[in-house]
Amino acid sequence: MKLVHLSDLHIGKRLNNYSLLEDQEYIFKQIIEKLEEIKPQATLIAGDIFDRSNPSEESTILYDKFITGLRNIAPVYIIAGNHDSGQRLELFKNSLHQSGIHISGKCTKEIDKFTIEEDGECVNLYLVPFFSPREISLLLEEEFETYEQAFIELIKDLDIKEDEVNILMAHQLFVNTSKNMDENEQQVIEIGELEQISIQHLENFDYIALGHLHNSQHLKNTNAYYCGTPMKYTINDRDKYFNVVDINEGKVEVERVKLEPLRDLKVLEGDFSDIILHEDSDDYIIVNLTDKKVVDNAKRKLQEKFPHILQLKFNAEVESTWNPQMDKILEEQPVDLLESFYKARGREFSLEEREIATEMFEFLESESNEAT
Ligand SMILES: [Mn+2]
Repeated sequence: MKLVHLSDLHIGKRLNNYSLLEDQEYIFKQIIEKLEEIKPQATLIAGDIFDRSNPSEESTILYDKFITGLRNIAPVYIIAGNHDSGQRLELFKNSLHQSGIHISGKCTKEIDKFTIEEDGECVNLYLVPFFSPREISLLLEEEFETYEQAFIELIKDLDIKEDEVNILMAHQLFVNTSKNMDENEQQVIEIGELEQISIQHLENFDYIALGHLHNSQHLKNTNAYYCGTPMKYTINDRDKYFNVVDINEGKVEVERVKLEPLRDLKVLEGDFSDIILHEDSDDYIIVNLTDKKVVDNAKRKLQEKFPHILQLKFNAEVESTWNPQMDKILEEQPVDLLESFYKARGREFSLEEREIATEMFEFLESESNEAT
């Protein structure tokens, strides 16, 4: 039996001013094509389906299309991540469940459990959507301060039979607290000390399908895997994969399948004269110019070569940093910017609010005029 593990889709994510929907649609199509060959018995998506809790219309259309495509291949199991609204994700939970799309958006006292059967092979799947300690405190009417305390309490009544294959899906910062960790894992511990949960609590599981960390990684000497995002979302992102979990007579093997993006995301650093010799590229590019002198029209020339330039950094002694939104922003009135900021977050900006904000900006402007 084969299961596919995906996570952190972040549908609707933007990079600076660029919408990534076209890139996301491309990578989803690639995943569907690969799954048509792999023929899994189920697809698991470990949270952060959307980039925002109130996704745009376009994002929900793409979500619909992708999940329908996945469901045409095999049943789909989804949990909410910290970026999702668990409540919204769970809309029509029961009806969707009947159609083979199983969504766990909010933690309940009893953990959602499913059984997947195929050719005499049987797998128990447990779904734990993202939670905060506060949420679990309210749910269980007991005070939890850390993610780890809450998690231990949440899973303590699970009746795990060791002679069966058990898989858990979660979206949290799990860490390997044993001594033989590699550098990546040690970094993780430094960043999220308050949020971390020791993976040692999950020793009984045969595969742990995780979401939250964006680079593909296996927590050493455990059965826990982060499969990472399907495409690069930051400059620190490495190559992208999804995991295929092969279960054969109770034995679990994991294989990574590499994904090729429509556009890569990368940094180019050097003197203008070298960078301008690069081939034209549609990738998302950050350019760090090292020139000691001002380069005339650097911005325009590089934009012609790299239409998806994200940022152009000049040598600190020469000029300040530029990104493509900056020109537009400088032309606009502050109150209009505030309005688009609100609207981008799906919130209305009433006439009354507009008046108050206009007054405030006028006041600030008069203050700064007096000061200069
Ligand atoms: Mn994420």
